Amino acid sequence: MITLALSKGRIFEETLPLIQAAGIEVSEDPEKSRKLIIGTNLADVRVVLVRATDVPTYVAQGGADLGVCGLDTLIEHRAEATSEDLFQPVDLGIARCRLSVAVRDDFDYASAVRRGARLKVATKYTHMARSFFAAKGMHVDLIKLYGSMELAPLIGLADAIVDLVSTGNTLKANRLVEVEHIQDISARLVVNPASLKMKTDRIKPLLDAIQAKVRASV
Ligand code: PRT
Ligand code: MG
Repeated sequence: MITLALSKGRIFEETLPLIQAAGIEVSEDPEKSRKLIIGTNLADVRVVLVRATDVPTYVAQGGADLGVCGLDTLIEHRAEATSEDLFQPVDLGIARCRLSVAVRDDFDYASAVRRGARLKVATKYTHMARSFFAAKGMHVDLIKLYGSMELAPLIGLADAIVDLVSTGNTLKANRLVEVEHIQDISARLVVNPASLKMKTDRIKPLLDAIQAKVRASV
């Protein structure tokens, strides 16, 4: 059995065409069913639905052989992992976005940086945020949040946020502006190293088909 871990929403939707290219059709729409394990047209391939942030853990622990998650999730996972527990063979080029610093449109970020002000920064991405500000030589107090980061500067919980941005509409709707581009993000296919070794005959063709489809789409 080959188990693929996906999260509902954009990762699931954007991964579908890639696995279809490898001959895999899922037998259910996760938005319509409450099932957490979904079969496919192939008797020995199944999909498990997990929280986006749990994908690396499922794959690293062998709960799934493969998984798809954002580079953001992967970097934060690695920062907490005790060993290199995931093989990352393919940049899928999907679920693209960027990690940015944003502030209220009436906050003078440039001058705060110049003055060496100590900023309060709310984020779900504490490891990436810490390394970014450390590299800039800035002192920040990080406030860990699990969602709706955009709210924090609006109610005075933080001076800035570090969050993912794609269209920029969420920032705009909340009168926030991007002041730093930290890094580009896309989804990655991750593989359990032991699975790759023991199920090479099954997994390798899958990886090749997905990689070929990704190359064809760029
Ligand atoms: O939602 P949940 O808490 O379960 O987990 P999650 O938010 O990690 O999952 P999900 O499905 O929302 O995101 C999965 C992955 O998609 C992320 O890890 C990213 O790698 C990638 N991705 C791509 C994004 C976005 N684009 C994105 N725009 N993840 C989140 N967003 C959010 C962003 O945090 C902000 O709140 O969308 C909002 C901004 O979008 P725009 O279009 O208004 O700029
Ligand atoms: Mg989300």
